[in-house]
Amino acid sequence: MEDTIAAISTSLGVGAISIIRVSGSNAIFIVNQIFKGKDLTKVNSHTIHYGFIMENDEEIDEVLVTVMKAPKTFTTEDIVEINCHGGIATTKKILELLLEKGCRLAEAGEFTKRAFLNGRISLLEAESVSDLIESKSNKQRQMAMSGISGRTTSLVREIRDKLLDVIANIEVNIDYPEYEDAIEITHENLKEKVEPIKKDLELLLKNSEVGKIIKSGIDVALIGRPNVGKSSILNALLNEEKAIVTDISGTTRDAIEAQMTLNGIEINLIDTAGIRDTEDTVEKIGVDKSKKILETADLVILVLNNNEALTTEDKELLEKIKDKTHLIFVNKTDLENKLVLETNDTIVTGNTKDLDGLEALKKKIVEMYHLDEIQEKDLTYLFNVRQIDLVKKALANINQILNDIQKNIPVDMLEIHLREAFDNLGLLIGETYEDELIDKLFKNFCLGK
Ligand SMILES: Nc1nc2c(ncn2[C@@H]2O[C@H](COP(=O)(O)OP(=O)(O)OP(=O)(O)O)[C@@H](O)[C@H]2O)c(=O)[nH]1
Ligand SMILES: [Mg+2]
Repeated sequence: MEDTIAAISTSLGVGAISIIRVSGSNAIFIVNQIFKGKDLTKVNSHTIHYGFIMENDEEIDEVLVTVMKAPKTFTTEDIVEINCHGGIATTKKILELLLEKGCRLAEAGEFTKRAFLNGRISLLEAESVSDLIESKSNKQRQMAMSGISGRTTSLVREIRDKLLDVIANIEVNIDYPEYEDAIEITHENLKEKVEPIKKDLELLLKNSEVGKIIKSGIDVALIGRPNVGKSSILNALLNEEKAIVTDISGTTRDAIEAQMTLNGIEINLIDTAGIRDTEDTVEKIGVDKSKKILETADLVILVLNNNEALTTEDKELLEKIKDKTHLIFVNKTDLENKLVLETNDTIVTGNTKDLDGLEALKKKIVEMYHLDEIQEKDLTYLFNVRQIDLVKKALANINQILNDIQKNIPVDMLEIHLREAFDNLGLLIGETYEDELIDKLFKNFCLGK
């Protein structure tokens, strides 16, 4: 029999109320020992009761206690939730009393782990719970919810079923060649069956890229040599004097980050130190940092000065951003045009004096990432690296099959790749799993969830 676990489910701090959750076969019995009010062992399931938490004769707190009996609970075990007043001292005191009476302190994520191990939710759903806890924006919450409702899980299950069909068919062909009802799998019909699976996986991946954007936003870096107006652009976009602007080259020494939203998506703007060769120790550190940010940002906006001819530094930067997702903002169009630019890159022009071109810049970002379409889209996404990686692996398995078909490799030798794809997707929803992985995943959860 599993032991009974307890933990504070709300974040510790000063809030109006805190919730302490207890799960396990002794949950009701244990809470009843420290509760003054109704006899909780005699109440109906899914009911709430007013009373006091007692330490001997002393009233510790006035509480509301929710009793939920197995199996229709989150963990499928008996669960009692104590709503107490939010002070740290009181909440901890109640938890201590529960531990004294025989509960064990829950490990991080243990409630969700139990829900998973008891078959209440799939692994994917379990991960969504963790994402839900962490979700910042409304859209993130919606996305995490779509995981919990199991939409993504059922999509993955459908793909696995298709794979299983083909695997089974090949098995029959091999093991029972005399069985005439089974269609013989040839290269042609294997290709026909596998291609739609490939499409499904590709779509899931494409959507997941969007999922990543919803969850983490887009890191947009303003890059360029000194004095071209990067900090001015940051301020104009934010409509706030966030970064210091002067006509002295090398004003910005350290990267400055600020957030704005475009179509509900978080844009993490990073203003950087102007890149140039310098002997100044502090500035040099800033420049190195800018170069790193250039590499790691999702989108690089290279800022050029309309009022100056292209410099060697500009040319070097143009070269550097080539393999990155990027666009060019030609600033200071209020001044005379001296810049000649020959490039196929996306260019937006404007200036921060008349606030020209800044809306166009935002619009370009929206276009590049299709941010305007995200709202209406069906929110079937995967959005953590482990999940996306498994889909990529499954896709690689499928591509391997298509390649091998071209090379005329016999069908029965391709079955292994189908199985690999099947297993990879199984890992995704936790239908084939390794204990270590499970432990690791749940440990990443907050205590009490
Ligand atoms: N005429 C004109 N001046 C601008 C414009 N944008 C910025 N400036 C001026 O250019 C100078 C440099 O602007 P910053 O925003 O500090 O430039 P920066 O690229 O951040 O420079 P560093 O921090 O040194 O790398 C300031 O004097 C700004 O007022 C513009 O669109 N037109
Ligand atoms: Mg600056």
